[in-house]
Amino acid sequence: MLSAYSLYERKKRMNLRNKRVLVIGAAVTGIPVIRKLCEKGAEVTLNDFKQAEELQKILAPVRHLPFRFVGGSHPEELADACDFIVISPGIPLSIPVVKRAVELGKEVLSEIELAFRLTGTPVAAITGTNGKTTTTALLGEIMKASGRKTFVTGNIGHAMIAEVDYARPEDIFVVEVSSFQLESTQHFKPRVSAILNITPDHLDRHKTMENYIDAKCGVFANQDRQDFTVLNQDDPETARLASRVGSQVLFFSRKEKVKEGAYVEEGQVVIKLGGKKERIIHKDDIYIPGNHNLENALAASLMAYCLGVKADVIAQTLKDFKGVEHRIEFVEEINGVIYYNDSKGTNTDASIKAIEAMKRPTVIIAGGYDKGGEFDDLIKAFGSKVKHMVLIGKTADRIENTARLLGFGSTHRAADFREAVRMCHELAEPGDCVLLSPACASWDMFTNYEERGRQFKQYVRELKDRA
Ligand code: UMA
Repeated sequence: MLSAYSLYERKKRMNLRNKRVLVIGAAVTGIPVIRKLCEKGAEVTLNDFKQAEELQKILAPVRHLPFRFVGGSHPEELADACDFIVISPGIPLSIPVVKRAVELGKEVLSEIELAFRLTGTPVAAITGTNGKTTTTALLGEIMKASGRKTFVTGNIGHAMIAEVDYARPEDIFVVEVSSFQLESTQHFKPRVSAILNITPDHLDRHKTMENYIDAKCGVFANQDRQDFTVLNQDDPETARLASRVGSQVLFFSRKEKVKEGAYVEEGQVVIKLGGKKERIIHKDDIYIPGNHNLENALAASLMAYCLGVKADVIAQTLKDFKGVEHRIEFVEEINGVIYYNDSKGTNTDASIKAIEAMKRPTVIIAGGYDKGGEFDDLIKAFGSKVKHMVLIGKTADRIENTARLLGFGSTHRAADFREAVRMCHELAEPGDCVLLSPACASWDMFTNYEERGRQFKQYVRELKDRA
């Protein structure tokens, strides 16, 4: 149960009437934030480096609200005229207006921090480099199946703040949280948190692995002995964070037994907690495929168990849950070739997992926005499975050079995304599969990975119609 203290404190802290709030970023995060702030009587300034004309469509539903819009840049002086800032996750904290606000001693909050301060509903929060979206969606389904009203929000594409007025204390928020969002949290305190794994990602923003890991640790930073932190025992980088945790640490592992937590024993998923051991399901009965999904299932099951969900409810959901869009998503079979959309493969590690999950010879589409990571491990993971690689985006040169150095010769450059899909269609033979798993973010060619995934599916379906 949530303590009376935290409910009272959060509500007390956040009296927004007449507060001057600077909201930076006018998209999926910024719009519900200004809606909520205006509703609570704050004086809101919305700032975006795009001009109002470029944001017409997104601003249309909030035009009637009493906020000021400043577009085209991030003027530093905006920091002087506000009490605190709410910043969208994609915007770096290094921009001058934010630095100035920090110098002036003003708070810079992420949307999840603001949402947390405005709700009395407990939170289950999931972070990690990969698997967050699947684990969040899966835990959301388990919680719903248990009969509890559940709000699935966060980095998954739906801001938490949009739901704070609908959630009651007996409900639950299941929130996917990114390192960007965690960077500006102060009091965020989930009832149960999880870190699934940590491998290099977003280093263009965080600069060092240490900073990236520190940001991730924000998910458990305020938890206490009444809370749970779930960590991946098989991932050394994650497991060693246990020493920094102040709550009850539980592990999950698909490789070995754990002292307290979830693991696989003779093919059965088992949860051991407080001296009690319970069998949940045989791992082969979990619908979503691959070792990485077994890890996601272990984490989601353990989190649900901590939240009081019964083993049979967890088991049934693991049997039924079909996975999420853009994550190794089956698209079509055309002339004996299967097409998979893994647009959510936005870093090397995610794409390696997708390659591992492929059961056929593979033609891969890779490349995109340059986050500064290396591609050696990606090429090494090809083994004899990946036959051809079609390259797109800003990182095409770097990936091609790495492939050459490592002796992988069959690389092909596409002029645009449509051509990339067509090239795959020509290169693939019956019995093969085509995998869109770029190992890079999409931001050089698309608004987001969802748009990239949807375009891929559209081009594949056009090929199918012609076939
Ligand atoms: N903008 C500026 N200045 C800048 C950069 C951007 O004003 O320097 C403006 C843009 O013009 C745009 C707005 O900021 O109007 C975009 O803000 P944003 O990039 O934070 O994107 P949102 O639409 O608010 O979506 C964000 C998350 N995006 C990022 O973290 C990049 C979404 O995660 C998330 O679903 C959403 O909030 C709701 O929580 C996406 C993502 O790619 C899926 N996340 C990364 C990942 O998973 O790897 C972290």
